[in-house]
Amino acid sequence: MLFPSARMTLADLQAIYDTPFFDLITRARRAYLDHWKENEVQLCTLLSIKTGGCSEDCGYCAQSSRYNTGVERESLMTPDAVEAVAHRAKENGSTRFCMGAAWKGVRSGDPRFESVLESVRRVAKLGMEVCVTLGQLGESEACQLREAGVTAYNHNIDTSPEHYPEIVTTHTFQDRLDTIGHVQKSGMSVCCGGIIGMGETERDRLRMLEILTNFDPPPESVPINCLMPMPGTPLDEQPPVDIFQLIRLIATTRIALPRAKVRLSAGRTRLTREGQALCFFAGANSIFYGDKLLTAANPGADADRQLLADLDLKPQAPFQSEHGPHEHAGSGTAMACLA
Ligand code: SAM
Ligand code: DTB
Ligand code: SF4
Repeated sequence: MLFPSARMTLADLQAIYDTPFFDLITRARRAYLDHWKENEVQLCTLLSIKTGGCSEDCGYCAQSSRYNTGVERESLMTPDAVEAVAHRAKENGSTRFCMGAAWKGVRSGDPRFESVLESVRRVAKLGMEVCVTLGQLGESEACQLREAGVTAYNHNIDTSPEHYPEIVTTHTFQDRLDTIGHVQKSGMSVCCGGIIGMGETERDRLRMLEILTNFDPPPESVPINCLMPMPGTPLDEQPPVDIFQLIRLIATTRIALPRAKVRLSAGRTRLTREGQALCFFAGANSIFYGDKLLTAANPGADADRQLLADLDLKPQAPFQSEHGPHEHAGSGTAMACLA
């Protein structure tokens, strides 16, 4: 289902962000209640299907081969192994399965890409939402992923275009936008957000959001990651993000993109339960669930089950948007993929 883009200017977003704190979170809560079934949180499991040894120099990433981070390289997991993990994730209550690969990008015809397509088909058969994050891709790769059953492609813009060259030099912000364009053309949903805590300014955070509100169609989900400083990376000494700045950004995202899932992503191990509760109040309605992200730690499933129970939050069923179920993006064939 397509909605017109919700374009906002930097000035619009700054005005929202600067609203007195309690007015801001009240407005964000109202935007959430207007668009979503009350008190549901999407549980997503992440799996690194190919770990480490990446050619890119993203300054936050433990998987870049440029830095000595202690992350062991692991080759691509087989579809059988991926399916087994997805099956367990489903049994534990996850409804979305996100597979990440430490690659600059993927190419049709490469046997490793064929193997990922098979993994996608296997996970889709389990009835879970399927998300992949494989780096850069072109139109034909996007169409193949969609046909295999991918619900959403995760490709973050990560920060503002102005701050991006301070963080990554081996590809450009425009390269990220080009991949997102190919994903949109294929009819797959876009999962796109960023990281805060990388030395950026408040303006950079809101510029990132401005760009997301200009996507057409708007992103289906927006992951907001707090930097997890990874030893050996150039950003390993960045101070933690202020909790109220995080909550303000989540609330502003909820108001600006009311139909998107707003995912409270990396960095929850450094947030208190009370801080996370305020993030949910301000409009976050999705988390990564399970004790590991790609290489870094995440609160364990037991802790999260307890947190959700204490807040009377229920796990969301798969394929929900706004008030109810929707057909997932992988069904049918986009015009752009017919050629
Ligand atoms: N290689 C692919 C790419 O760059 O899109 C997919 C994997 S990459 C690890 C996916 C996203 O994870 C990044 O865009 C970034 O937003 C997030 N991420 C990676 N390392 C992180 C860290 N140390 N702290 C917070 N978020 C991180
Ligand atoms: C996203 O925005 N966050 C996830 C997912 N998309 C792929 C990744 C977080 C990675 C955290 C660092 C790590 O595990 O190495
Ligand atoms: Fe590679 Fe992605 Fe990590 Fe950048 S973020 S180094 S592209 S795995």
